[in-house]
Amino acid sequence: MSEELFKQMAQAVIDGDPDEATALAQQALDQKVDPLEAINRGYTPGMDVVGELYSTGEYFLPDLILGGEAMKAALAVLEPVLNAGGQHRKVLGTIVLGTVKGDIHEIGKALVGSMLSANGFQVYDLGIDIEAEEFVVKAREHNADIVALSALLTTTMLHQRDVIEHLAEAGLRDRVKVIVGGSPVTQAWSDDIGADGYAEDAAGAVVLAKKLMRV
Ligand code: B1M
Repeated sequence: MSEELFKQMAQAVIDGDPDEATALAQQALDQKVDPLEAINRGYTPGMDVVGELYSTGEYFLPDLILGGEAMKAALAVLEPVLNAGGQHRKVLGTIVLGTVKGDIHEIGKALVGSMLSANGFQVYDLGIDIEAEEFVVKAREHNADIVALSALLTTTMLHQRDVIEHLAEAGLRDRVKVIVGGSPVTQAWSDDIGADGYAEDAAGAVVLAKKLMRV
């Protein structure tokens, strides 16, 4: 039964239909479907189709925007449930998170933040299009253990390196770990820029952050 629901979720994103995406998210919760599975097997594959259709010229920018709005509408229903239970546990570490300069993709970054919060991290989400200097200021202000950098564009992933360089210049690099992610980012890129780790998805970011905090 969930398979059919997942297909409908993907279709709601492909159609750019926030109302349908919201209704299906609520239906998933009513049917006790795991919210993370709904995101990973329903909505995200829909986003991938939107991205492919955009690459091949069948979809245009407004279609990307509508797909994003549909996914955000679904997450607004599912994320509070993902987050439930994360509030009262011992804090495993402090994370300053954001999408790097020049990049306004927020959905994957927000999901990473939700999963980290749900799993016991104190997360300061700076938002999107964040300058390297701002990551440094906030890492210092919050005494961060980890700075987490999302980038969705091949052009903006270069700014992940800038943040690492700025942290080093500020004398923070030896006490702040840096993790990177986003669809164009790879382990090889993470190694190349001297990050402390790369995660492919939000669940992987939790595993990585726990490993770095030795918990
Ligand atoms: Co844009 N976009 N977009 N877009 N967009 C992509 C990324 C693209 C691949 C589409 C395509 O051409 N196939 C392409 C990038 C090409 C490239 O550089 N290789 C692209 C482009 C070209 C653009 C514009 C340049 C289009 C234009 O203006 N001509 C423009 C750039 C704007 C900018 O940032 N300056 C643009 C704009 C937009 C919208 C604003 C319209 C919209 C975003 C809406 C929003 O975020 N509010 C949008 C969307 C929706 C997409 C696609 C379709 C979907 C992205 C998404 O939300 N996916 C995307 C194609 C695709 O990814 N299939 C595309 C769902 C989300 C859950 O996954 O973000 O990958 P994702 O996050 C995952 C993992 O990557 C990982 O975990 C997440 C959850 O599992 N992850 C991390 C992410 N960050 C992490 C950090 C970590 C660890 C893991 O540790 C720190």
